[in-house]
Amino acid sequence: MKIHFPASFLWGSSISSYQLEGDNCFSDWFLWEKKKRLEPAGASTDHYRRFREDFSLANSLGHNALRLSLEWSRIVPQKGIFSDEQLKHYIDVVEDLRIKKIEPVITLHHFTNPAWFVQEGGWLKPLSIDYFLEYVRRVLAVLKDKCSYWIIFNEPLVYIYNGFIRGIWPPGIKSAKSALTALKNILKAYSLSYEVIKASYKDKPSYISIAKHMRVFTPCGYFNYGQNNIFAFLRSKLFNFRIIDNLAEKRRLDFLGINYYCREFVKAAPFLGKECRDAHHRDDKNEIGWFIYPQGLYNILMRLKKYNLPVIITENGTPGLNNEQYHDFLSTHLNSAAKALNEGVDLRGYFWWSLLDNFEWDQGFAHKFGLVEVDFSNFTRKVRPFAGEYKKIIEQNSVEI
Ligand code: IFM
Repeated sequence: MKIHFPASFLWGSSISSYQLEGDNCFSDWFLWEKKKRLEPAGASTDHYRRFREDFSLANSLGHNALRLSLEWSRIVPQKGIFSDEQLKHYIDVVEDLRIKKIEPVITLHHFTNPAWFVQEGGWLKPLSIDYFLEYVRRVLAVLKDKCSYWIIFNEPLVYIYNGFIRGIWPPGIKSAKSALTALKNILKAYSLSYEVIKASYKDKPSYISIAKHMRVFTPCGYFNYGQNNIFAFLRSKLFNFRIIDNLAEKRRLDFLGINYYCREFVKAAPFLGKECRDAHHRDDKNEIGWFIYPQGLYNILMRLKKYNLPVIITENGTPGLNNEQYHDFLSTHLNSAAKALNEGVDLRGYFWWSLLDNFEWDQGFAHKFGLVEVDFSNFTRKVRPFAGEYKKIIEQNSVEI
């Protein structure tokens, strides 16, 4: 059966500033890489200077939308100093997208912070909210007439988990108490930013959300299934739904932005259970070791129906070893999305992660998620074959299920 996507469906891919732009030397990640001797992002894809070329590629791949983030640390490199030059850069970026008939979906915070902000105590301090709001106001002043879609925070719980519990990302803290404090401030910053953005649009439409990382939590079927099941339920409730429940209740979501990649097997352990990576799970994995589970996208989308909100898949993708792996991932996940659409989910967009190969945080450049391959020695770009298949789907605006 052929499933047609809505005529106004947003088709595109996602990128983020620190991962692609290059040379973001005022960011907390820049200092972190040095401190931890990680592979540095360095010039990355040099997207900062090559954005026009990259948007032409997106255009040639049929995109009518692109999700990108602004680098807060470029716009506010020092405390109290706002850079008109960098604001102008992002105006140029958005105008170029508009010229190419690509709808910009703007992320305001995608894991990175200005270094000065972290030195001031970052998200642990109540003042963080004021600093963030001031940045949001400055951005709105120049971009509100050019953009309608806003993602205020990307994957807040992933950021909190890696930065404040595991301590493998900046600020490198391992404390549940700090994690809760930072989360509380981030959620407050979210709600106030939502109000500021909404108010500035007055009667004009604006669509505001977060990009929420969602996982399917499957109880490990080996030993203690009953207990594992309880922990899988708990993890799903807290990780997947707690924030969404909270923001939906406060009417602070205009749509649901969902990042979906994989499932996790769960086994019982204090306090919230733990991920089971034992060899007995023979299910499909990608090269990073993520369990690929296309059916999970359908399951999650169906569970979102109860919110009665439009849904946009703001990220979905995988690194691949060959074109077949990329192709299979894309087609099976789009199949799941189409099935959910057919069963009443108000799906409005799909964004592949990512347009180009890029810097994957603590994993460096090892994993290639791009529709477009990048040779990091000379920045040349080469379209991967599966991107052509994606383009055909976009042109047909339909998939066979
Ligand atoms: O690269 C990341 C991105 O920054 C956030 N979502 C998941 C992607 C793949 O790990």
